[in-house]
Amino acid sequence: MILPYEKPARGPEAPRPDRAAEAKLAEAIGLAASIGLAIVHTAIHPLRQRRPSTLLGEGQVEAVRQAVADHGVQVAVVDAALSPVQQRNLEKAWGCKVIDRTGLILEIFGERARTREGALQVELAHLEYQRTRLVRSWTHLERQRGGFGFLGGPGESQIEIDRRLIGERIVKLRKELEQVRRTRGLHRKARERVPYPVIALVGYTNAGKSTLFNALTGAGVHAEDQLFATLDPTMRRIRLPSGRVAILSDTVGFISDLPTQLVEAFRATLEEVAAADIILHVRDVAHPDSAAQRADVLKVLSEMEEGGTLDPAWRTRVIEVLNKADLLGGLSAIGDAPPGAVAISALTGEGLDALRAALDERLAAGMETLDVSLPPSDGARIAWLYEHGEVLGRSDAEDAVRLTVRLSPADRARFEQGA
Ligand SMILES: Nc1nc2c(ncn2[C@@H]2O[C@H](COP(=O)(O)OP(=O)(O)O)[C@@H](O)[C@H]2O)c(=O)[nH]1
Ligand SMILES: [Mg+2]
Repeated sequence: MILPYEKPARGPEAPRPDRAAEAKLAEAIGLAASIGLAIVHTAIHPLRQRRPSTLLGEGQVEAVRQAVADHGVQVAVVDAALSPVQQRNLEKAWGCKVIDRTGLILEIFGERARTREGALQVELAHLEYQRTRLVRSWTHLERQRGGFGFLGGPGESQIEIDRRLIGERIVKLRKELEQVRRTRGLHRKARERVPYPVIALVGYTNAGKSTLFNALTGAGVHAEDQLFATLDPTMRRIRLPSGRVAILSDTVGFISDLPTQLVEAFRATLEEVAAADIILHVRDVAHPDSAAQRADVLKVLSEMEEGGTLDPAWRTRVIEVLNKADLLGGLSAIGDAPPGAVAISALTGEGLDALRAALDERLAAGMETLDVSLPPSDGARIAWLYEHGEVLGRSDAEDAVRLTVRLSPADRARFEQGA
């Protein structure tokens, strides 16, 4: 894991990388770990200038080569944007696969996209990225394979064929995406598989989402959970103190300085939040950018509301979790959490009981009782209510079926939108 670091221009050069660089490195390590890479070496390399051939300076390239050899490294992650040339030169110099920041994030999104729209959006971003990677190797490949032309048009080189195929695939994906967007909301497959309230964890990478996920679910994993665990390791059943069962869902973390071409893909991976009954916003209160991170998360959720993916009531479903309280001296040291927030340490377990109680309370209070009248011919919507809600009463008349149903706010919104 290599972090080329450009010092913000200010003051005399400090001899050591500052705290911002350390925080960036910690994030990059968190990202790499989230796709199962075992990290054996990390280094921060201050950039004096960006060399077009390798980004890093000669001495830095050599230092990394040495580390790669010492540890038998298979993949080097460079936490910066590399041009295709730089990427290839570094692979040659180091003798291992090299991926840059965008490549790493695409891997993560690829693993985590859960909805059809998310998967399409990620594939699209991936192809756009690949297409730029093809450009530079053109002359090389053309010399090698050009002129045969039995795969493409006459005289079409391999690289042109590849670019054409990628271009065609991109066009096809865009069409498919549009189609999926049009029918969005009619079928939220991920949600319909789980007949329990969903609690979605959102927040920045390294805020402690996965640690909290494990702390809340780890203790009492039941045999039935194995099914969920193998199908999708980021969704698991939890039982709250009242006995109520809910599904806890870990989402892709927010990433600082997200490359712009990945913004759409990231949003798409967040779509499952729309189906959540509770949005658990996990914050690292000890992080130097904690307040800005909070604002970022809320801004993206607001934008999802503007885009029609989140219903306007989402704010009432947020519980803010002030995590890593231990780093600030524990719960007693940080005092009362503001309304709607719970201070915890996912690591030490402090505050978790209060959080469980808050979840229970919110789910109970959130249930809404609805009187619905539907034509008897509307079997699909009647069945939907039975599946998603708790039917408390029913009377069948000739022209109408009247149901009294208890629904979560999210399901109620879905029902009213025509689910
Ligand atoms: N001190 C402290 N560290 C924590 C706490 N929760 C998580 N961490 C650490 O923060 C890092 C990132 O945690 P992780 O759960 O992977 O974050 P995620 O990216 O949001 O899933 C890990 O090294 C955790 O051990 C906490 O409450 N206190
Ligand atoms: Mg995580």
